[in-house]
Amino acid sequence: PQTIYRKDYAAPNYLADTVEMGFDLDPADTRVATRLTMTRNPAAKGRELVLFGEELELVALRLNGKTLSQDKGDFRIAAGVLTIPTAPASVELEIETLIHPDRNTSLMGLYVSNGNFFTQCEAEGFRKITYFPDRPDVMARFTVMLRADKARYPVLLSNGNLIEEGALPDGRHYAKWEDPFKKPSYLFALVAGQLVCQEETVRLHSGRDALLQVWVEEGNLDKTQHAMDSLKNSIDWDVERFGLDLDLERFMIVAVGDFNMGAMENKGLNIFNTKFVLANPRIATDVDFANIEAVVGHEYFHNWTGNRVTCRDWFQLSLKEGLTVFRDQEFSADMIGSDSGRAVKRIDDVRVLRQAQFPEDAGPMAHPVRPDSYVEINNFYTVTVYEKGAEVVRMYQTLLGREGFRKGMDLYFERHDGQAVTCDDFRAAMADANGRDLSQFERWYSQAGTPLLQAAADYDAKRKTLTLTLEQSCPATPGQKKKQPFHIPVAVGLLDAQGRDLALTLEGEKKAGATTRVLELTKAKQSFRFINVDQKPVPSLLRGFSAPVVLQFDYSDAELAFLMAHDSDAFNRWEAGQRLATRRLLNLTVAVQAARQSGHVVAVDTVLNNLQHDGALADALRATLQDESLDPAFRELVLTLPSETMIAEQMEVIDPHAIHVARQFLRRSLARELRDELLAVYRSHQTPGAYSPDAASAGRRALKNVALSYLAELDDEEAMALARQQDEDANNMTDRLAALSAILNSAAPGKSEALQRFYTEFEQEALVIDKWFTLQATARNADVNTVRTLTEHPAFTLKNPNRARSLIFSFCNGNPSAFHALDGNGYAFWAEQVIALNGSNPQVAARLARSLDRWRKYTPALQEKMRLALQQVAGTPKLSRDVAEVITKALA
Ligand code: B3K
Ligand code: ZN
Repeated sequence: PQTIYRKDYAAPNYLADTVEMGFDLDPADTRVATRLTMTRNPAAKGRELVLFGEELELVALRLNGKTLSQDKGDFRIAAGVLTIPTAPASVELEIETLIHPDRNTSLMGLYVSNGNFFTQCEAEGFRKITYFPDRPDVMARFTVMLRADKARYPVLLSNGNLIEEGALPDGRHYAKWEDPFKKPSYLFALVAGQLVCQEETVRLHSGRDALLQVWVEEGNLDKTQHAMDSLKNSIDWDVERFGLDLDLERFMIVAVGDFNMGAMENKGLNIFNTKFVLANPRIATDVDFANIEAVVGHEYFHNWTGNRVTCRDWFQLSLKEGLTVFRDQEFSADMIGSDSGRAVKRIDDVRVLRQAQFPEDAGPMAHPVRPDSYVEINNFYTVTVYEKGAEVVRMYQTLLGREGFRKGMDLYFERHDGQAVTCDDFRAAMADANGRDLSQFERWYSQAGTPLLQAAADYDAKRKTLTLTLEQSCPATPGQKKKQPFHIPVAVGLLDAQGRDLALTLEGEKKAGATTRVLELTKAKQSFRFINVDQKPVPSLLRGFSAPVVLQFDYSDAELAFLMAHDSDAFNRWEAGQRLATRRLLNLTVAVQAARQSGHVVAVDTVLNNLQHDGALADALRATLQDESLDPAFRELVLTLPSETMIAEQMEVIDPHAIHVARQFLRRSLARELRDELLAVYRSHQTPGAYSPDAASAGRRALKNVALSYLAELDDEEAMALARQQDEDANNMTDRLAALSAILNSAAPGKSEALQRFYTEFEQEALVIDKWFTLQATARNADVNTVRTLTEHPAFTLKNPNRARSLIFSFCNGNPSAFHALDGNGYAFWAEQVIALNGSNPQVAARLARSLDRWRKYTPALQEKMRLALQQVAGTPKLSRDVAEVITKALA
């Protein structure tokens, strides 16, 4: 397969003006007629008219009224590209294609889900509908006519405004839609079928009215309120924070059960995975409610950051995705409101970054936020482009301040509304609006890899100065050996012996400034001297995680416990606890390995028990657990130990089994030591009364349920009785799932009965059955055979991406010690599933293919088995471009 390079970008030879489309919808054979007006682009070098198309039957092609013939050489089609070698400066193209939605299992282009029609066009799905200049820098005004059988497809939706609808002969009907804004083809959408909606008219900030609709399948209207509320909140927030109002008369959200990712921001017609729309207390957890708010916000915010201003080419994807993730993170934080709530949200986001993006940045698929090349663009909708991209945007705000950032945003829209632009254009707007030179900041876009920030503090008691030396480096990544220094904002504070923040004065300053200062590290090594420091302070570094780096500083255990107790920066309080726990976990892992090597498998527990036991971690956790002044949601985060994946990333050579044993051991010993306090917290954090997903109630449930999960480690009757009681009494899915999980992960009997009861109760709720599969795939006693057996379950199908993810992905990515079983059976299973998915849905297959990304980090025995599995997939005939790219890079 061919590699596409960023440096090869060339402006399109022709620009589009208007597009009129007519669809005769039929699942087996849908006819698509397109009339496209285009003019030659004076800025372009080439003269050929280029259209893209995949899996299309071309019925007719006319240029300015004249039928073109391939035989006569009027045009040629090769490798998905239709080229008309000579065309006048101004053209009207008419294209007729025939497509087969019911055979489309890739879920790109036009497809059928549960009998209804849906589209997904980003990044390059529109070319599966018609031949088209399907690239984001070609924008046009779309008018769309939909025709279909009225009984079977009563609802006909597309982008923009409904301008006409009516009856047709033979029981058919039509609807005509017009999108007043020009847009790239990737934002096109249509939906047709049997759907119902919750709707509401709202008065916009501009004084205009807009109709908001949430469309779902019949029977789901009791699950749309939260999405609707989230949409209204998003509209208000964007006006409030960025002065951006809804620009349409109508804004629609449609939920679909078969969807490759989370949701899609098609202009005025967002299409969502049901997982990010449907919610009520019975079926959705607190996390689901929060995710729905975030994703509804995200897609809505794209209307400005992505749609009004879009990407010039797909290498610029983070221009819209990094920025829009940053915006949805800020939205969610503002919706919680409180300072501690903001910190909790920040910690959650950083956890995702470290758990998923740091490994990506250290593995074979590492790429810059703005990649330089790709084989299949769908493989680059990554945590790097999204989450690291959001961190890059956040750093502008940290460097420029909120107001400065807003000025930059205003200038960005002033300059680029209606355009397709680059990450450089965004950076220029930020720099120019603030009169700052941000040229070095460009390296965050061009260099891959997670920078390492080493800090050292030197206190001079005589001069009363504290010198902080910061040194940065960045590991090599594929294609990038040497890295240049980044422009890194490092937020720091200094704590006195009582744990109070010092007012900070940098050398050369006249008076003391704020207690948190943002230092700007631009060189490989730089020192910053604070003066008037009366006593040796404890530094609090990288407050709020001010940059996406790994920070090393030689803290003692006592200093970490001190920061945990006193740091005014909540993020760093949490961080100190994680550092302390990581230290313990790494030591325990080494101890497990040593014990195993001595040959006495049974001895492992004894060895661990005999390990010099220090209570520092338990004491610090006890203090947090009992500190009623702390937000319960925050306490829950502190109590949650770093995941097995997080620990793995800290090791030179990953030993998943040792990590698992070590972590379980630490959880059990903490549970034993903190049993009384955990019980007390469990009892005092019930949420009686009607369920509400608000952050405060969700935080109480989270704390209570983490306490339950620790208690379940003890396998004592009292703890298990609590779990069983909660399983019986729960009036919401959060508590229900927590109870079931506690039962499943304990040694207690009655597991299969509890699972069966749950299944029977929720058999009709696909999203809950997904949870049921996930619970079993990630259960402690699960192995590959458990999962294999579940693939035979009548409710299991690989064809539905949510279901595939709920079982297969959850096992391969969420149950490391079982997946990496020594016999290699986990890998064999993985290869089978990747190969099966490759045939039906390459995009989903390629995601699963990435589970073995980090194979070179494992013990030699595991490495060898992983290599064989990778090679097996590599040798599969008809490998999709998507999977081939991932596997080739992994093996390279
Ligand atoms: N922009 C879409 C993602 C499309 C993915 C295509 N493989 C959803 C989002 O980021 O909002
Ligand atoms: Zn997005």
